[in-house]
Amino acid sequence: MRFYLTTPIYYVNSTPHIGHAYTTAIGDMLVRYHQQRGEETFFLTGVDEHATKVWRVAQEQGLEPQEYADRIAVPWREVPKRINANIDFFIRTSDEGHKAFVREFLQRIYDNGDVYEDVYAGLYCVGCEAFKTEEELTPDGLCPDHLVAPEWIEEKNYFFRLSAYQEKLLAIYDERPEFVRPDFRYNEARSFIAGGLRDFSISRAGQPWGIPLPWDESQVAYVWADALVNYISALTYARPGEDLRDTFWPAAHHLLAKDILRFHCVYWPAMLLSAGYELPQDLFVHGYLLLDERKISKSLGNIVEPLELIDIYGSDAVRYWMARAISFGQDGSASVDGIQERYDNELANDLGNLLSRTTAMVARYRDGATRRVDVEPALDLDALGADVSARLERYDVTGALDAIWVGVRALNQYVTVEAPWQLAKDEANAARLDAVLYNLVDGLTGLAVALAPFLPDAAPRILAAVGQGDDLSWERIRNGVAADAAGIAAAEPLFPRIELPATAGT
Ligand code: ME8
Repeated sequence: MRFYLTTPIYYVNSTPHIGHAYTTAIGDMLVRYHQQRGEETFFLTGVDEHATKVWRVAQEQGLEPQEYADRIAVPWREVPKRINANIDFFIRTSDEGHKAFVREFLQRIYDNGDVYEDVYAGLYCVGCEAFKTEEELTPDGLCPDHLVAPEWIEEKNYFFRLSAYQEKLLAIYDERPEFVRPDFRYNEARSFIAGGLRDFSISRAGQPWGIPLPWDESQVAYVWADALVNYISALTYARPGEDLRDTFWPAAHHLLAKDILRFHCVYWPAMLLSAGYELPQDLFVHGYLLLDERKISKSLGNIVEPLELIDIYGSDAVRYWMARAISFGQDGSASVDGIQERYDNELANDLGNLLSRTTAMVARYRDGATRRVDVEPALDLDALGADVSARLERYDVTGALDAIWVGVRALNQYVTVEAPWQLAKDEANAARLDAVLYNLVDGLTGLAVALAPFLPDAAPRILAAVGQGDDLSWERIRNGVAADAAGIAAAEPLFPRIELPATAGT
């Protein structure tokens, strides 16, 4: 079993923001889950450099585009680290390996007879890096996403015969109802194809920044014809001396947001068919995480850059908030105030206190030891593991975390109902107390394994605190998995109180 996950490669015309970290963080949750299932995984992210807008920013700053890209790549490379995303490779489209592969890939399309020369005259939105038809614009003639007037471009370009792939794409969509998820995005992509496809230009004559076409070096590849190819090119040089295409193509799963649906769900599959490659397994198109800027300044006065939330709350808390604050797949508006509430109420209180109480009671009443006993469990972990897994298989990241949290709350409820501190008062209840403490350790073990994709920092700490080693294999989410343990001590707070920066709350 193999699982290859990609994020979009982000434009480097400015610095990263929390929306980019969002896709990367959720991608990491999925990859970690598949690793816990024992699958061979590969996780790719990176940056898209050959855009007209990147070239223009470099010009404004008086830098050569490559020099500009080298400088700005530094903060972009930090994004996966900051959000604790365990990537396998960070691609830059200016990598020599990528450039060589794109030329080879486009040559295959050319050799297949799918490229022709024509004059293009039309409106181009540099923000989207895409041509626009009049119907796609607002009544004032602006790009609806960027609210700027597109530019008139007229140049001789090479065109890709996308129209020739309409029937083939429709047949694939009909055969593979899960090719694009969620369903409403599948329908959106399918109706776009069914509505008729226009050939698109795959080259640029008016700009020198890009990958020269192999059959005509006076033109560079259109940024999308260059960028999409990263999903395969990376596999050819990410590990020197290895060609990972054999292992990970077509085991690919592409994550992206709705802004770039057409490029991924229509253009890319057609380009792959033309170049003779198999199509990826599936594409998941998520919504936008929108932040209420006013709320940013309300409670966290000096946080101007939401990515700084990671410095304050830690990567686990930000990941948790991202997965839970809006339903993955849908658009949603989240407030950064919400992160403080979730940190206090859910991470520190629900989960952190559960661990503190459990370990403190085991230390106090049983000298740090628990023994496996065969009793009615506090939680049905087998069912929980199956439910969370089924949800993650269909990218329901929010539903998976919600289901785990129902378990966390149920275990807290179990403590309240069983009241171990009462049981401890009477030696006659010793067996019951043993059973309750075992159930708590066992429940925390299963929950920690299930939480590991979301809280990769805290989950192993939970396992260690309840004396259950460091094995995060998914099959450990089952009742009776906890082994006899000794030396359990009252755990340090899992999510300590956060001291907000001095100006916060003003
Ligand atoms: O489109 N909420 O790059 P890009 C959720 N280079 N996701 C968000 C987001 C938000 N508010 N803001 C950004 C490009 N994203 C091309 C891609 S791929 C071959 C080339 C994420 O920098 C989301 O994944 O505009 C979205 O699709 C992507 O960033 C767009 O990044």
